[in-house]
Amino acid sequence: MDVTEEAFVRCANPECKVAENGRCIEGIADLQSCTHYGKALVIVDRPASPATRKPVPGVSLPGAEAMARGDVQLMLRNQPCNVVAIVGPVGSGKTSLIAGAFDLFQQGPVDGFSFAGSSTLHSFEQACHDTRRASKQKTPMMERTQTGDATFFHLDLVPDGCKGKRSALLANRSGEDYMEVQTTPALAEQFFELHRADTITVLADGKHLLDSGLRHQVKDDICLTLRAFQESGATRPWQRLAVVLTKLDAVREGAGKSERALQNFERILEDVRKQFTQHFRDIQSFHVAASPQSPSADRGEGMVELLRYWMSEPARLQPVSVPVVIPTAARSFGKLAPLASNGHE
Ligand SMILES: Nc1nc2c(ncn2[C@@H]2O[C@H](COP(=O)(O)OP(=O)(O)OP(=O)(O)O)[C@@H](O)[C@H]2O)c(=O)[nH]1
Ligand SMILES: [Mg+2]
Repeated sequence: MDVTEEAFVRCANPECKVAENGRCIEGIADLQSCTHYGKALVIVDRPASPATRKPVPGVSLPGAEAMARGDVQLMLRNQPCNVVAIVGPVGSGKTSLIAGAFDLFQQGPVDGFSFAGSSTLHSFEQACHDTRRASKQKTPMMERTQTGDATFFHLDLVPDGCKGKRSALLANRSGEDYMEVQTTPALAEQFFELHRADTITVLADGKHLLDSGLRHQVKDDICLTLRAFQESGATRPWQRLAVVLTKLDAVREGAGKSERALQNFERILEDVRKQFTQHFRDIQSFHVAASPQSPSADRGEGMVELLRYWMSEPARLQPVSVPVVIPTAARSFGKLAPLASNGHE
């Protein structure tokens, strides 16, 4: 774009920064087809101050954006929730996975769970809009998650045959923030979603596993990040760990490299089990295509199995089995095991 051309770029939408970065805020690739592009900026009058504003009849509705930590803490106090932290480098598919979980319920109940509401519908819809072809983009394009505090997406689900609902709180944070803990593990202490997560979900980018130059990085990112979480005390022994291969469609499209990519994923899984089995209640692996860009996988393939794992009874509510240690003292009294603590020491 030359200087003269740049001088004429304008948009009627005051939020759109197309003149600065060349990107339409609505994600439309063909700028000429945007109804606001090229038109004069629309100036909207500032709203009147509360003192001078006339009361408007009607009901004020609560927001429906992704939730911040404070709202999440209130929700955790008031209803049963399964918290899921989704961890992975930039572009590994974290936000697409969240959109994919919401998308599953567009067709009706899923695996014995019925959708019963959400207080973050706008954010879900926005994430889904980006991943759907209906957004008129040639390929689905996801807005990058901004660095900063994690935000939470909320789903209320009712299991078959139950009256009560169980909420899923899916945490979204930028990949940059998660990767920074590899060099500064102490940062993970401030990641609220990790302390409270019932399931920590780490992503292996399938596209990177196809690339011989990038596949070692995938393993390092997973193992070094988990190590940093564990060393900083951010994880809990009752947590479950899901290791997820994303972009399954791309892996299948990888012609001769597909098999190798899948084997690499299995090797990563073996390493994770070796290093972290004693730090988590359970470790399971999944293959998913949350937002496929080719017909090699169905949209949402593998997501039902992952959702089932996320929604399983939280292990934090299950009793911890303490191994019985028989004392090896020479005197008979010394061999008596201490009574289990009743909490009133
Ligand atoms: N081929 C393929 N691409 C996918 C799939 N899921 C996500 N992607 C693409 O991967 C890119 C990154 O996805 P995001 O969900 O934004 O990744 P992220 O981990 O949230 O990235 P950050 O927010 O930047 O940390 C986007 O262009 C998606 O369209 C999939 O199942 N298959
Ligand atoms: Mg994201």
